[in-house]
Amino acid sequence: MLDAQNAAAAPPPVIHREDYRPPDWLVPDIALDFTLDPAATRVKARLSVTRNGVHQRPLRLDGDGLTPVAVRIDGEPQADAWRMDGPALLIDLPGDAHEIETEVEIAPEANSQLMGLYASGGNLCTQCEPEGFRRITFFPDRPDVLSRYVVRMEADKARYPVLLSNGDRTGGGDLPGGRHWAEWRDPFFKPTYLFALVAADLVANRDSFATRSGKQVELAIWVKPDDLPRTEHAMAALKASMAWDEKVYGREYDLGEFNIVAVADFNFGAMENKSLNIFNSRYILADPDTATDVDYDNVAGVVAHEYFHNWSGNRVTCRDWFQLSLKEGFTVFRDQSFSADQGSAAVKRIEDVRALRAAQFPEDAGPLAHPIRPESYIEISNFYTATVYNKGAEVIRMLHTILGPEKFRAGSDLYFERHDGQAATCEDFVTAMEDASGVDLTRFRLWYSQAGTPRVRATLTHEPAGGQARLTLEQEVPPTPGQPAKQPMPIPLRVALYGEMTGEVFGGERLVMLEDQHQEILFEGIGERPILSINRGFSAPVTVVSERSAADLAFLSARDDDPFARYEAMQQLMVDTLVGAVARGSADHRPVIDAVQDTLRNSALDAAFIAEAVLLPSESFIGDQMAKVDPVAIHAAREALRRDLGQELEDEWRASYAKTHANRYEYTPAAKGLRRLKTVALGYLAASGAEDAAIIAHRQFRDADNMTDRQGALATLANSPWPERDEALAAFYDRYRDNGLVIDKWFTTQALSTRDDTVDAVEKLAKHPDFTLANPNRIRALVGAFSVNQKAFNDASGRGYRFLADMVLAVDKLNPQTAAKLVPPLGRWRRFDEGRAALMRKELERIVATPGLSKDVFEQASKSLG
Ligand code: 0A1
Ligand code: ZN
Repeated sequence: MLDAQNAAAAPPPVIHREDYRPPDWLVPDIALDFTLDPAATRVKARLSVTRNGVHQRPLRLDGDGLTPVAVRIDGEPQADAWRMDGPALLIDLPGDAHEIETEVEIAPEANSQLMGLYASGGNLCTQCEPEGFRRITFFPDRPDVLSRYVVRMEADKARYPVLLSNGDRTGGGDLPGGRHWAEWRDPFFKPTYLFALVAADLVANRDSFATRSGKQVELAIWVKPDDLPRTEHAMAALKASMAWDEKVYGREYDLGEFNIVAVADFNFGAMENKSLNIFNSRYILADPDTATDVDYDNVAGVVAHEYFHNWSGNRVTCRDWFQLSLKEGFTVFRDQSFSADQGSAAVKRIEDVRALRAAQFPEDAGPLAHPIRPESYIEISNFYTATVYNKGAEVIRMLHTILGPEKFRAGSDLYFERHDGQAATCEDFVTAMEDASGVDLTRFRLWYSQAGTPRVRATLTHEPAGGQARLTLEQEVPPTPGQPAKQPMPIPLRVALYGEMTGEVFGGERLVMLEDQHQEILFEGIGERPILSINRGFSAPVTVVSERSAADLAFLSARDDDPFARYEAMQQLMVDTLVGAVARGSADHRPVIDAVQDTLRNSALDAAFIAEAVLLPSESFIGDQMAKVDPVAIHAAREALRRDLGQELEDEWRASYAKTHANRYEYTPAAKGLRRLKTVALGYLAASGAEDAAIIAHRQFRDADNMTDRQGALATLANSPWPERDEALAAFYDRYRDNGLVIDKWFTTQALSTRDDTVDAVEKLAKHPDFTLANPNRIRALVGAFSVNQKAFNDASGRGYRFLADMVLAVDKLNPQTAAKLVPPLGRWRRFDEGRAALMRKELERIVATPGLSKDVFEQASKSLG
């Protein structure tokens, strides 16, 4: 069934970017005919193929697990004009244009990989990116073969009353035997990965949108009947996205219909199939009782992301999968900008940088590091990474910063105009930006080819006599797999100097372009000692090392007018304190306590920002700052600081709690901020050891009128030794036992617990009747969450590692894509002491030695050992 791989077999082939060749044959038109049935679906395909260039090579049609039932060439049945080459079908063709027909049978209900046509919750749906189409029919399954699709499908009407595909519905009707049919035509040329089909028993939330040129678009979000009331937020986000893309990028929707279908079983977040987006239901469904504010934000962000792909991905697609960041980096940048415009831009930026540091920085520093445009892969599904997506978005953001908004928009317009209907490359994008702006981006292209997070050392000196300040910048790009030596990168750094006494910025903010390995920048007219504010707004995805004193960081955390820089100064102060505490066994907590107190008392700040600013960096992030991670010492140091903050500022936490407590549920940025601060304050009260903390937490849990408050309280309880803990977990389970997405939270909250018995609890939860390997959300909720719990996962016994490896192997038998995504935490072994490193390696070796491993897991595990 899978591309079997084991230690004894030959290693799977490596695909290289430099080997790209245009397709031998094009397929301008395809007609598909589905006779749908969960156990046995017939797929007939008629392809019009044309020779591309002068050559004698056969037509190669990719397949994966398909057996041809019939093959016809120009209408004639053929028995020996074709041959199989492994899973692919080869046909020698005499002329330059032919019509090829194939017929296959597939079994959607047996498809546990969730790639191709599969069953979820009794309905049928497809997932074709990146290479799922070849599991449905024989075809040159690569993104640079663009076709016009006509899709006819028939199915049992009672079981599957809704039949959807891409484009417009052009026909349909009843058939004998309780069956019905529908025909869909998509006028736009598209690659296979954007094909979609749904046969389902679902209901729709319907709405419409008038584009700025006056076209009416019918919108529908398809869900199970019980979920219908949970679709309002997604619909509002869809309409807001459509308006935003017109306003900010001048991009209008191009068809009369836009459908979204939510399914419970999905390997990723969602999929931008042309006019028929298919979503993991966690990124569609939201109501106050079941979704947190973070869930609401994620729903809006993912709906926007998939919608924006209609231009950045669909109208202009990728030539080959090495160009993935062309659509993903740009689209993430677009969805981040959209979300920033909907609420607090400052808080959004803080969240995005936090996510980048949590997921992408460790990837860039480990054995799986790769440039945003990778050079090679074994399995492309492994490259839907934080690097391609999130660092990719940072690279686009840097272009926006360097060019400025007008020139960036001109570049985007030129890119869409030049490449509409084409399969393009990252190079095409940069060239369009260059041509439209007149800015030379030759060296900027290094961001596409070099992996690794640059480190920038910044030193500021002051000569009071001459009124000069000298900023010395030194950059270093660390070696990564296959890239031992690096060139200096062009790094845009937004910089400001603050006067220590006056608190004024000297001459406003400057955009410093660090181009060389070493660079000095002179500032004139600096009459008093300056304090350095650098990488403001996180203008470049780099690590800045600067020896700024605790006093200077406290100054910036109270005074910097760039909210990100202000947050960053507080984080740096906290990190310095905690790293010091781990190294020396203790640290002076006073500067952090004073800075947090200042922030809490500052009435000019909004609650959402305060909540972000006073939060301690995660244990993993602290570990990332150290030569070797000591998970036990980090946990102890962080808890000690939390306790002191809790005790010393108990009055402030109580005041913050009281201020936010009475807030009745509303989904507005202000109300969200109050809820966030409320739970942060509760966490500090719990850490303080205050006698009534358990009562307050339990009351918040019990009386909550929304999931944000309820889950926030549950997380505090889950970390605690209090008797209320088990009662709350049981009550939560009972209340939501029928809602899978909320039960996911129940698993996650326990997997993230900081208690000493978390490994036991997680092993036990894996045997819970609600735990299943068939649902990727459930796997991620328990296993994925556990593997980022630094303390529990890195238990010195190695039990956490063994548990994860067992899960990887069990999931791999069903769903290699989801299994492979669980592997990376084991690849962090170099960051730990010898004992833990050996235990992690042992598990990776066990995985690699397992017979029948998928190439997905083989690639991740073997590279992680490297
Ligand atoms: N293009 C989608 C991500 C995606 C990738 C692969 C999938 O297959 C399992 C599904 C979705 C996006 O960026 O949203
Ligand atoms: Zn995407």
